[in-house]
Amino acid sequence: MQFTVQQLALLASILPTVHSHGFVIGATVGKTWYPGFDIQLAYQANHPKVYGWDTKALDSGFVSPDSFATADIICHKSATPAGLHIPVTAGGQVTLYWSNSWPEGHQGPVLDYLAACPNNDCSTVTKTDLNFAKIDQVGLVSGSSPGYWGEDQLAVANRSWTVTIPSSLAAGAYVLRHEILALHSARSANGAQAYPQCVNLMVSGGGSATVKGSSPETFYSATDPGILIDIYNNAAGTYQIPGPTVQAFGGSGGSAPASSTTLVTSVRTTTTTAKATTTTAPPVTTTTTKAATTTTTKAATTTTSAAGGSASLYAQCGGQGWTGPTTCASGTCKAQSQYYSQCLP
Ligand SMILES: [Cu+2]
Repeated sequence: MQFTVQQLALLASILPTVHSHGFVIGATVGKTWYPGFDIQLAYQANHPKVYGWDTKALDSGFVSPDSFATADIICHKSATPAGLHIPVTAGGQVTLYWSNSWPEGHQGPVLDYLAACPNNDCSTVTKTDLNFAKIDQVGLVSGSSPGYWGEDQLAVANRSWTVTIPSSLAAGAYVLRHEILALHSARSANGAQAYPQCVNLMVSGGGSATVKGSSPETFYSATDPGILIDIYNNAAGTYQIPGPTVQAFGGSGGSAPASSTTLVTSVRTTTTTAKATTTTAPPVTTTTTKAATTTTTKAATTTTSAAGGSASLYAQCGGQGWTGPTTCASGTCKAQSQYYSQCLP
């Protein structure tokens, strides 16, 4: 049986799109790179210790709302603690980098949580004992249906996200739980997608503030207004970020707290400015029409990934099976593993 071009195009359009999603490949503090849990490590027996928690999310996939009350929501599927801790000073910043596979069109909020580990060691912690406080969140930043989201900010910053550690936080070992909630399918029940990623931190300096949290198993429910939502049919341009309220820390350095019960239309203006210095993408200005938003985002993405046929800073530049650019527009291409090389300063 022969198909016409038109029939093949129709067939392609109705088949489900198969694409991988992503994970945090590592983080920087200053100019130092700390490798995360690259899922390729799952195929190595006794892989080297890294700073990101092991997961069994080997499809780079997500946790569904029907699993939000299970331990998988804590640090992703069947997660186990990372062996190493990223050293950072209280008041300092940790920048997390998602894999190049993170796709477009997965809009939603980005959230960050901290939990203290007993005995200054997160490498042997029991994850269900961890109590996480929310320290930072960005939901719907501007616009509507769908508008411009925290995930859009992450995407245009070379899929990176900078977290400021509260300056008053007591020194010690912490798990940083960083999460994207993708809402592109959230109009149907069980359609939201949670991508939690954990790294260990060893915080120095600081003050006496402690985190007051709870288990992520209690954070979200499938019918929360910020979980079951049609973001493409949201003319009001309002969004209620799910989960607990942001803990307020004394002193400077924390991000602007935004209550989860507030209808957030613009948050984190102070750190947005800071982010702009770490990204090669042009600053995205507030736009008033859907078309303008789309154009801006696409242009920024193209600029960061394909400028001059070489990889931008922190982007992938090699590894087994890699077919993209192998030279760096900025930095030097260094192998992180057999499967992943990256442009580093
Ligand atoms: Cu997807």
